Amino acid sequence: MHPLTTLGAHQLVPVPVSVTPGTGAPFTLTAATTITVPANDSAAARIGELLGMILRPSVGSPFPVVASAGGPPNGTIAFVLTPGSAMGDEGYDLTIDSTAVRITASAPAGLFHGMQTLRQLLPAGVEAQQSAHHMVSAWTIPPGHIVDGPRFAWRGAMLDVARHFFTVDEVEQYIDLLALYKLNILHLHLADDQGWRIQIDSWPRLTAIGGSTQVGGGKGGFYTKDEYMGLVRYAQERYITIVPEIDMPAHTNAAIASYPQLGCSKPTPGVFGGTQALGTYTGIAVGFSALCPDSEGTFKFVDDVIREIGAMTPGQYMHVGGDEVTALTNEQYARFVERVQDIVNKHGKTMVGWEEIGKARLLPTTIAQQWKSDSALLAFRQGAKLILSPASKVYIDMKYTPQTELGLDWAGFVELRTSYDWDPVTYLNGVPETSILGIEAPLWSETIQNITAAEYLAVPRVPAVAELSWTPAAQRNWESFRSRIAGHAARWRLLGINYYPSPQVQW
Ligand code: TNX
Repeated sequence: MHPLTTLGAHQLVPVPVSVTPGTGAPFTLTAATTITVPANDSAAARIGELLGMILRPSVGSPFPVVASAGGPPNGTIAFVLTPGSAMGDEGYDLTIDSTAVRITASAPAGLFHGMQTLRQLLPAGVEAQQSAHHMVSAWTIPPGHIVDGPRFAWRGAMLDVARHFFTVDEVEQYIDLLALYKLNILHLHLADDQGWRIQIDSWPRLTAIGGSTQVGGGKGGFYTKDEYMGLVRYAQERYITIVPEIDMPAHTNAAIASYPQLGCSKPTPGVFGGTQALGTYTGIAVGFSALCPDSEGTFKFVDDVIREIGAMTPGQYMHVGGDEVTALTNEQYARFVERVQDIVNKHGKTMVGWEEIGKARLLPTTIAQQWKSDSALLAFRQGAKLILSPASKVYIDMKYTPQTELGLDWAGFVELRTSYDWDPVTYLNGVPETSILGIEAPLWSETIQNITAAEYLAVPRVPAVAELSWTPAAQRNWESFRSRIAGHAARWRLLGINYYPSPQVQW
């Protein structure tokens, strides 16, 4: 693990907007290096501390975080805030010379992303949990200048904690992975036929019954309100917004098993005569369940759930699913979505739904998530912005190849290059870049039971989607990506992140 000799040889993912190698001596981390942060800014101080926590165990120096009054003194890694500059909230400027490393941004989010870039410029051994001196010849960073900022505002990943439950600790590990690659949205699929995963005080059986199992019949689980709010905070400190999803009107068997009056389902698949239609479900069929759209009780339920989750969620978005409804007529479906949209709005949130919501009358602020392409255009024509999650490209629950043990294959096999090598703007005919909020990689968990399995499907496809959503099209290139991502395997091993060693990369 030799240090970089020139900034031009970096292996940054996502690749920055501009990288200009400098001349002169590199910056060297020493026992005396300090991290400076602007005085009286707790967010910047926390970012400095996060960097300290990465550097201290592997480099073995104290890296104190100190408030700086003026310009950065020699020998420091300086975080500098210049509010109102043209970089936007997430952009940053990173300069390295022999005397100092300076990360400048107009907001803390930019400082955080700049810190992730700095981390990737250091030898992979920086990720070790103990002294890495035997692996690293010198802790140096070559001189130069990086100017960077994101292409899309929504750079997302989705984790399905409903089909199989993931613990708080596992979700935090997933958040750490997203943060390393500058993603800023974690969409949590919190309820589906097989499980309800979030405490709702006004409807306690949702977790007592609906949370009690999962695909395959395991014990399931749910997040208490404290645990959920802890996850929100953990994500927030990493500049990631949690987008909670309660899928409705279909994918609701867990809710209906808890409160049978909510239901208008078809018989549960695989259960003879439908006699267990009111019971919990541990198979993986989709589309059979539905909340009753003609009962006022249903909307009281929806209102309570959205109110309670909304109150715990500082982010602006509330995802209400809306996909794969076969138990209702189109007319019933549209009326349901329109009422739910009113409820979400009343609670001060912006509604997000899977593309099928385009069949209803949408407010221009509503956001539709494309996944199979037939109805996203209906939403676009009503003024909705789109999140692109085309299953054949970024459904990272798809197998990589026919030999992949985990995952599904209904949308095809999705090798690394397939996830990377496409352009969001030409993907949907007639939809301009300004209508594309961003990209999201969903990870459905029918076949995955823990974070190790999740990582195998997510890595390296999540880094590929991260570059797709961060870097301008002109700077992206498959050959360059495949050579840069190869260097990340050493980091993943030190971080304990499982990954798929795609044969498309020379690891
Ligand atoms: C389709 S994508 C679904 C999910 C499944 C997924 C499996 C979407 C909106 N619905 O319910 O888990 O396929 O790939």
